[in-house]
Order: sequence, then structure tokens, then C-alpha cells
Amino acid sequence: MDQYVNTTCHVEAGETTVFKSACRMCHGGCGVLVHVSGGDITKIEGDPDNPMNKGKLCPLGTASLEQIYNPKRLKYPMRRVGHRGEGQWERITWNQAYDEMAAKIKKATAKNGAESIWVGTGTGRHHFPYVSRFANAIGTPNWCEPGTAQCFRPRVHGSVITMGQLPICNYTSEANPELILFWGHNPIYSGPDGELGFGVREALNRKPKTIVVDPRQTMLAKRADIWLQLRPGTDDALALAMLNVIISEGLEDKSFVDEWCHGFHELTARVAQHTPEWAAPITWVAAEKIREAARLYAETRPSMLEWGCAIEHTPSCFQTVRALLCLASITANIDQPGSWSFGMTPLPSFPQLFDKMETAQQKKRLGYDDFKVLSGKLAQLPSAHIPSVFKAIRDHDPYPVTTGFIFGNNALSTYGDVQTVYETLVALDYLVVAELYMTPTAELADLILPVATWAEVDALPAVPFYGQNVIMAQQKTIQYGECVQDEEIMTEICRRVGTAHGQESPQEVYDTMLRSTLEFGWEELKEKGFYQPEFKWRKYEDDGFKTPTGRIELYSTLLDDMGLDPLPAFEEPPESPYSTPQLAEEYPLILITGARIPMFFQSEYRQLPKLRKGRPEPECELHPDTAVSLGVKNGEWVSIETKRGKCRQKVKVFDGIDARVVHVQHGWWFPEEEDGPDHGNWRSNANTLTSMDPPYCSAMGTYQLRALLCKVIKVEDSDEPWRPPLAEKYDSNVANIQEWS
Ligand SMILES: Nc1nc2c(c(=O)[nH]1)N[C@H]1C(S)=C(S)[C@@H](COP(=O)(O)OP(=O)(O)OC[C@H]3O[C@@H](n4cnc5c(=O)[nH]c(N)nc54)[C@H](O)[C@@H]3O)O[C@H]1N2
Ligand SMILES: Nc1nc2c(c(=O)[nH]1)N[C@H]1C(S)=C(S)[C@@H](COP(=O)(O)OP(=O)(O)OC[C@H]3O[C@@H](n4cnc5c(=O)[nH]c(N)nc54)[C@H](O)[C@@H]3O)O[C@H]1N2
Ligand code: SF4
Ligand SMILES: [Mo]
Repeated sequence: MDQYVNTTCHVEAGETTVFKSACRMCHGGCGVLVHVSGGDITKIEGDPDNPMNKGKLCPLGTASLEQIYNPKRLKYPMRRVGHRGEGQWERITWNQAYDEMAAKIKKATAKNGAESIWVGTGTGRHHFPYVSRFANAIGTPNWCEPGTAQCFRPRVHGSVITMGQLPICNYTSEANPELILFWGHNPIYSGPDGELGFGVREALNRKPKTIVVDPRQTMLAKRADIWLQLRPGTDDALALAMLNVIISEGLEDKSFVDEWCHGFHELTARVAQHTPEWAAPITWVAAEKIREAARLYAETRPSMLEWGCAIEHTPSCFQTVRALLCLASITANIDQPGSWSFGMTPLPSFPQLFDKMETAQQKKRLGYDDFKVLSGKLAQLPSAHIPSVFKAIRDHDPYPVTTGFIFGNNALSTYGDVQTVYETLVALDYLVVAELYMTPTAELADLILPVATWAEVDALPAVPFYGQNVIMAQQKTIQYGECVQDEEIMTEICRRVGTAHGQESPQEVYDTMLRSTLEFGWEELKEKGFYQPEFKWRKYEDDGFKTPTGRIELYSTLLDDMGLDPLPAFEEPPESPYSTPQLAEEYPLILITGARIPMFFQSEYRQLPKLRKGRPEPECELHPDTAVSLGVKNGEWVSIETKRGKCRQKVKVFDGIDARVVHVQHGWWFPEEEDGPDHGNWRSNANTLTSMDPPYCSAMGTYQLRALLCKVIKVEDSDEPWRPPLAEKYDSNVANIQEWS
């Protein structure tokens, strides 16, 4: 029996109204109680009834009030009056803003077709599914976000192609895994990225065996039964070698493989050469250790596989995803208690309106032919290829892209190679940025729209989006300034343009979704707070896996049909000590960036005192031997340099990292610096070091964001930080800026 888990929503407590909602300081999904009194939020606490977080909040969640009432928040729409990037703005009304945007969309469409409009967003915030809906409604196939090729979507698309659905670690069920394999993922820091960090902690308390695959000795690695400290970017080789051990030693689950897996013989042949001895020099992990890990993994069942974005930051990402899917599949760790499982998907898929766009227009999507799993025929959530869109903006090749809408993405911080990003943004004729804060990216806009925080929106959070087993209502609890939630902004633009679709209110959309499969609508869900359908295991026994063969496709017939490699394979990272040895002479260290820390979310929250206090300065991790050889000590500033650019961070000496590897934090800018439109964007920004250049993953178009080559140099506190030559233009240098106005 399905059951309503909750009882009440608005709990009147004297003068205070308590709303049940969902925190979205990260991807989100923790149940919260929001106390509102006199139109203001007075308290936010974890909802003890919620099965996802059981009343707990992480550091980000507890800082919510500092975010919602932050004095630096944008409060009303603003139009650029000076030159682009000069920081001169005039306040306008929403009505003026909507009319202006509608006119620009019509003009761009008439001149160069709707495909000349780029719609961008960031990772999984409440309005994520609305962004592609909006793009489809106004007729452009060119929407994208930094994660489509570099984070999460490769895992989703790879899973859909291989087994019909994304498998998840469901810690809300009673069953506990006997083993957890953490692969390039640190969920106790990175929270909800398909699961809840709280669930992982609880599962760990029950003392399962653990294997950690990570170049850094994280807390999880310290307590692991086996820690595989691999060379960054060689996950595919390690996974192939583990498959080799399992298959050559006959440790697979034979009956599951016989009945439910397609292409085991082909996989066996593919991995036959990939022995641990083959993998050891590639991965830097000893052959015996690979064997030991493969045996422990195969023999300890059921197990869950916690995988993270670290595997998606290299062009071989799709093959790595596929290899890991094969590992879990041949050991039958699929949709049974304590193993990877499939969510219940109680809701229909979000109405993103892809079906409303003509095929001919879909085919204009940049990346459509080249990256079939990201943008083309095999894409489960088709999106454009970012480097191709940016090229079309800069060079009008293969056609002009001239108008941009960004709903929540600090592109100058989180895209690879921010210098190229900068050149791209200033090449646009017209740029709208919907934001909470005046970020370095918003500074380059023509129109700025102030948006609502998570506590000011009505939304169906991404929890069901991940296939999790809970549907939640996120409720608007207050009005702040003139801020409007992104979904409403997009809907109103559609109305002003007069699009054929996409004009229903967000609440109507949620209501229709809920009622199409459940017996209640949006208002009832708000009252209940959340809904949890009954969970079923081994759903595939009823109607097979949703693939062409009805089985898990170790050998993918879909990829084969598209001319892509149907079996997992190894690719050396395009920039590495082995593929570019000459470059390695000048840049001898391997760079990894962006391992998550609990205080920040991407480039967010540096302006929240409670969180910033925990990490006041950017830090890079160096092995003690490396620090000695460079002549630097803990807390001293260093310049990290690649052939593309430089940034500086403070040294944190850390013996849990290989002496040949450096880790640099990502997302750093300095919102406290008011003067100058760049807000310290270039000083400590990891993406001055990275690249958006080819080669790309043949399926997903992924570029190499990690495992690049760098060097580290000591700098004095008094040394001027490096700024790229183009940043000089970024100062209010009117002569230059005029060219872009
Ligand atoms: N607090 C907080 N939570 C977050 C975020 C945040 O910014 N802050 N971001 C959210 C987002 S969008 C995402 S994608 C997730 C990301 O969170 P995770 O998926 O956990 O990814 P990371 O923290 O980047 O990296 C996880 C581990 O991978 C290791 N690693 C680095 N390079 C490699 C490699 O080549 N191979 C392997 N096997 N491991 C490697 C790192 O050392 C790190 O310990 O977190 C989400 N949650
Ligand atoms: N070097 C390096 N770069 C990386 C990564 C890495 O590990 N290393 N990780 C990559 C990954 S995995 C990801 S997912 C991306 C993340 O990239 P993004 O998700 O784009 O993160 P941000 O660039 O911080 O941009 C988010 C912006 O949205 C604003 N915002 C927050 N909530 C809302 C809202 O409700 N509405 C609107 N309109 N705006 C909002 C915030 O103020 C912030 O400025 O970064 C990628 N970049
Ligand atoms: S894990 Fe995410 S949703 Fe949960 S409290 Fe922290 S920030 Fe909020
Ligand atoms: Mo991400």
C-alpha cells in the first residue's frame, strides 16, 4: 500500500506558521520546517519526520538564513547603462524587463532563427528542468549546463543505455549493503548528489566493508578496508582490470549474468588483456592491490557503488561509467535489497517539451551529430555541447548565436578555461543573467533579474528527479524584495513572446504531473509535505530491463548502432605525463580540482559569514615532499600554473596525496571585494588552469577538466596576483569595452 507519510503542513504555533518544505542549499532534498512570523523567517530546522534526513541539516542547510537575508542579495531588476562590464546599472520594473526580453527573443529569432538563442543554467537547482522546457518553448535547441557533459548526465545517460534507468543507492530502505565501493565520490562532504550524505553516514555506522578509489586520502579512505590511490584520470583502466580479475577468476554471479546480461562473452574478450599487471603502471596502483579489491568487491554482496563526478571530468568518462555499470551488473548488485536499486519513479517525466520541437530544429542543436549521447539521437535529456555553443557565439560558426539567458550559473567560475568563457560572454549581443548575487558573470550582463532563494519558491524538488523514493513539496514561505522564482520568470517570458507552449503556471504544471499518476495534486502535496510510494525490489523480473534486448547490455546494441564503441575501453587522458611527456617536463605535476568541501557549493556562499569563517582562504593540497622540494610551508601562498593560466592558493601540506599530484579548490572569488567588476575572479580561480579544448568524449562531448598538467611556484604575499591579459580589458577600460557594447 502506498502511504502518506506526513500529517500536517501549516502548523500554527502562536503567531508563527511552520511550513514543511525542502532545503535546496545544495542539490537538495532534506526535509525542513520553516518558521515564519510577521512575513519573516525566524527559524529553519530539519524535519524529524522526513525519511531522507530525519531532522538533520548539514553546514550549508544551517546557514540558510544568512543566504535568504544576505545584504548582498539582488532585490530588483537592473538594466546596464554603462558599457558592458563597467558596473553601471539602472533599476527597472519587471514589466519593462519582460517586455525587453520578449522583444529581444523575437528579434533574434527573426534575424537568425531561434537557435541563435543560448539558454544556460547551473547544476540541479529547483528550476533545472524548467530551463530546457523554456528553451524548447521559445524554439531553441541550444540549452546547456556545466553538468550535462561533465557531471551526472554521463552517469544517467550511460545507465539508461546500459540498463534502462539510473541505479541509485537507496539508504531509505531497511536493507544495508555489506560493502560500499566509493569511486571518485566523497558523499559525506558532497551531500545529495543522487543520494543523501546522511544516509551514507548511517549505513557506515553499520560497519559495511568499504573500498575507496580516490587519489586523495579522504576520511572515507582512512577508514576503508582497501584504498586504491590511483593516478587521476585512469579510472577506466582500473575498472577494466577489476573486471578482468572477476571474470578470469569466475567470481561473477553466473545465473544473473546468464539470465539478465547481454554480451558477457564480448566483455570477457574485451577485458582479457586488461590484467592488473597491465593496469598497474597506468594507474599507479599495485597489481596485487587491484586483485585484492576486485575479489573483495565480487565476494561481498550485496554492495552499493557510490560514484561521483570525478569520473566525468575526462574525455574517457563514458567508458568509465560503462565499465562501472558492468562491475555492478556481473556481480548482480542490481535492484535487490542492499545493492544498487532503481527508484520507483512515481511521477511521469517532467514536461520539458522536447516533443514540441520539430525534428529539423532539434537537429540544429550544436553537438547533435558529433555527440549523440549528449545532444543527438541517443540523448535521454538532449542538451547542446558547451564548447560548440561558445564557438558559435564567438565565431558565428556553424551559425550565429547572439543572445544569452543564464538562469543561475557563474560561468566565469565553474566552466573550464574561464578566459575563453569571458571572451565568449562579451561576444554576445545581449545577455540576461537571473541571479541571487552580483557575480563576476552577472557583471557582464545587459539585464539582471533578481531571483528567489529556495525558501521563496514553489517547486517539486529534484529528489524524485534522481529516482529517489520520496516526492516533496518545496513551498514559498516569504516574499523578499522584488525577487521572483526562476520558473515564474521563464513562464512570463513565454507569455509575453506568445509561445505555443510553456505558459501554464508552475503550480499547474506540478498539479498535472502529480494527478497523472497519483491520487492527489499540488495543494494536497503541500499539505502532506512529502509522499513516499511503496518500494519494490527486482522490478526487472516483471518486465525486464528497458533496453532493446530487455537485459542489461554489457555490450550495448544502442551504441553499436550509432557507430560508438559498444564495450568499455581505456583511453589515456589527452594531457598527461605519458600522452604529452614534453609538456610534463615544464609542468610535472598532475592537477585535480574541485574536491568538495562542506562549507561551499561550487562558487556559492563565500559571502555567508558562518560558512566563510570555516574556509576563509582558498587552499591547495601538496604532499610534504613536494612542499619541501618547492621550498614552501603550510599556509604560504603558491602560484599554480598550467600552459593556459595561473591562480594562487594557500598551501595545505597533506600526506594523503601522491607527491606527483596537486589538488586545487574550485569556485573561488571574493564577493566582499566591491570595487571592480571582477570581484577577485582571476586570483584563485581553478578554472584559469583548465581547458575546454578537444579531444572530447565521443559519446558525451566531455572535455578534460581534471588530471591536467601543472607546476607550482612559491610567491610572496606582496607579489601582485596574475591576471590574464584580457582581464585588463575587464577593468573599466572604456575604449576596449566599447567594442563589445
Ligand atoms: N558541500 C558541497 N556539496 C556538493 C557540491 C559542492 O560544491 N559543495 N557540489 C555538488 C556537485 S554539482 C557535485 S557534481 C558533487 C560532487 O561531489 P563528488 O562526486 O563527491 O566529487 P568531488 O568531491 O569533486 O570528488 C570526489 C573525490 O574524487 C576524488 N578524485 C579527484 N580526481 C579523481 C580521479 O581522477 N579519479 C577518482 N577515482 N577520484 C578522483 C577527489 O579527491 C574527491 O575526494 O557534489 C555535490 N555536492
Ligand atoms: N575546476 C572545476 N570546475 C568545476 C568543477 C570541478 O570539480 N572543478 N565541478 C563542475 C561541476 S560538477 C558542476 S555541477 C559545475 C557547477 O556549476 P554551477 O552549478 O553553475 O555553479 P556556479 O557557477 O556556482 O553557479 C551557480 C550560480 O547560481 C546562483 N543561484 C543559486 N541558486 C539559484 C536559483 O535558484 N536561481 C538562480 N537563477 N540562480 C541561483 C548562485 O548564486 C551561483 O552564482 O561546476 C563545474 N566546474
Ligand atoms: S544536505 Fe543539502 S538539502 Fe540537506 S541540509 Fe545540507 S544543503 Fe540542505
Ligand atoms: Mo556537479
